[in-house]
Amino acid sequence: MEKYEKLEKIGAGGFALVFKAFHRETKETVALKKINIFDIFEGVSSSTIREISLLRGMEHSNIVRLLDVLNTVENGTNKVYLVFEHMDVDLKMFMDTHSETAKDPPVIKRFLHQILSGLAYCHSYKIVHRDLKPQNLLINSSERILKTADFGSARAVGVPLTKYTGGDEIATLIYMAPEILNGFIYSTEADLWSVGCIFAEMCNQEPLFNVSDHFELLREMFSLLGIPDGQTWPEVTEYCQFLGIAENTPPKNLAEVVPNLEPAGVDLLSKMLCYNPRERITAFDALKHPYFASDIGGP
Ligand code: PVB
Repeated sequence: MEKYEKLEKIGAGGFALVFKAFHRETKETVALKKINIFDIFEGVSSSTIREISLLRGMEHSNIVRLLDVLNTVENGTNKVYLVFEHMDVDLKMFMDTHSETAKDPPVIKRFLHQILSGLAYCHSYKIVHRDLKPQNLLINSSERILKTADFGSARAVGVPLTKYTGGDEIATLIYMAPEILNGFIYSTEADLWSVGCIFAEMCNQEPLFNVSDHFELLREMFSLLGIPDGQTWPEVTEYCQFLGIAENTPPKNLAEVVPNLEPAGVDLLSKMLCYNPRERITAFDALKHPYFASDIGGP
């Protein structure tokens, strides 16, 4: 711990505090994520252990790099610091403070490509992030490099697939895939729904679903895509909790929902915002979508 000089606090992310710091010898700037390991009843330990074990093996230019794990004692309690490379800003802050740049179509395209590249890598290891949102997408603003962070909610999904378990810390509602929202079995596809929500938010500079509870979110989804039926999502016939909570209106024209997005982008978005996870586009296939055929050069 003495190797680092702690600078200002960046903020609070989940259960942890994040500080900027620098390595006294190498002068390298890092981000320290401080965890109190005795907060076991808050679920900190399990999410920290998951984050460490999942991130340890990951090496990709669009996944935030875990540099070190430090143990220390502060005020008589054990603390764990996760040492990460430092990133300038998160996507939410970037959209708020650099709105002109953030809504530039080639910038959106390059950010989306980087989100999908990091995700395709995670998904190839069967790691589902589960809490993708603009606050967890970190940006190096001079190089316009985007890296996915915060694997505290992530899960390694094997065979058989894991069912969403309540009691866990709940991921951010408005980016949540319909299968998670409804307690169905979920896997890597759930992340692509979140990416679709983030893609639309980058285009419009406001959240796609601006809601505060589950019912409102379902109603907004239904209003955008229509109520799922046995055709669009076979599972829903087994789970009738959908029925009768909203008027069944025809799906909206997605091109009108994201008016500044080119047609190829609208097509890609429609393949992400797909009720049936088995029909939703994968990160791997999304990277090959014609939307990325143009304007994907440097920053
Ligand atoms: N923010 C690892 N990490 C980071 N975690 C967060 C980082 C960061 N860098 C590495 N960077 C910043 C730096 C400055 C700002 C922002 Cl939003 C993010 C600013 O201008 O305020 N996490 C933050 C939360 C602590 C708020 C964003 O999710 C620990 C992965």
